[in-house]
Amino acid sequence: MIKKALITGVAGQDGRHLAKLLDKKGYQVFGTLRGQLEASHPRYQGVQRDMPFLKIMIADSLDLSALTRAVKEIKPDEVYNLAAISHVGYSFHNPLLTADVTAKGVLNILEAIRLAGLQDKTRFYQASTSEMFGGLEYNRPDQGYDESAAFHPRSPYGVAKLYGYWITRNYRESYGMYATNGILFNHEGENRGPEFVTRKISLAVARIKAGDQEYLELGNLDAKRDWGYAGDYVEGMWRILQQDQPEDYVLATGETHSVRDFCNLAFQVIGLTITWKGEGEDEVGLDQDGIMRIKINSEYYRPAEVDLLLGDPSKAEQKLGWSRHTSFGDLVKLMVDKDLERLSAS
Ligand code: F7E
Repeated sequence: MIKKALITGVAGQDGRHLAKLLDKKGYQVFGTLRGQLEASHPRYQGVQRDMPFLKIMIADSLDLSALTRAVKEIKPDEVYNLAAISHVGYSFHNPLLTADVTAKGVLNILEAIRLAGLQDKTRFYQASTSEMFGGLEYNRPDQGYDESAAFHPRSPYGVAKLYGYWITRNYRESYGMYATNGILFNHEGENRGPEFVTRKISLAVARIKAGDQEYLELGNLDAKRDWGYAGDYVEGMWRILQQDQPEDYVLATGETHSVRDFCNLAFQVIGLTITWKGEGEDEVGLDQDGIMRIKINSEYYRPAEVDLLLGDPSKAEQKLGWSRHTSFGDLVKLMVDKDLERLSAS
């Protein structure tokens, strides 16, 4: 029997990586898009071109009836709930929408599985996040956050994701569902949206190289993240659903780097060496010819920040046999190289 998987939010970075992985593993892959999309719509066609094997379903995470119809029709063996408002900065400006989509959307898909009578068959993966951890003073960041670390979300996004995490556990405990959380630390790559800092940097570096842009504006350069490659992480998501018992897992690299480190490496790819001058909002990054390449724009500061994220993936390494393959340096290089290639092709 061919296994069937449903991915909500299939058009996002992780959705695309995961759909391709599951297709390779022999699954029949279904994915949801939202909006008034017909097969002739450019967005629909773009997704279909990228993933010709994919069966597209139109269903918004806010619409329980549409989700229930989709689940009833497909009868999936596995559901990966990746649909969410996922930008932390955006969530401060749109906290109610974030709560509806990122928190209640999880309940909707879980309920859709139950309403379809599939709670004993369908395995469920919730895209939980390191943004549920937070303030340095509340945790043990030096050793890395593991599955038992205390939560302290610092954004409407993190708070909404915490609801998703707990409702998933609750459905596991209440109804015996195979419902699990992957607590993923930052994972990036060539498909990352340009509103996230890594892609913002890689795109700007490519444009600077092409002479289309002179400098880049950023917010907090000192924020540290545990950055891995999204392509490595989707294998972990799949493994989380292949175990005998449903459990929650941290997926991370176990290394942390600052936004400043990311900039240094990204500019090195195009032969520019950055020197940092000044402090706080006046800090700038200059290249070896003294040309300003990075400046601060305080608009990108967040009302509350997660200063440092470092994950401890020991459990996933031991129980799932999962670990990341792509180093931090390789990740930066692959993102810049891809943007250079895209620019030169356009
Ligand atoms: O910010 C700082 C910013 O927006 C990273 C999402 O996938 O990972 C992601 O959330 C850091 C923050 O990602 C700019 O303040 C500086 O400290 O790339 P980001 P994120 O907030 O870590 C987690 C695991 C998720 O679950 C989320 O869905 O970089 N930063 N300057 C900036 N960030 C942005 N976006 N833009 C800047 O100009």
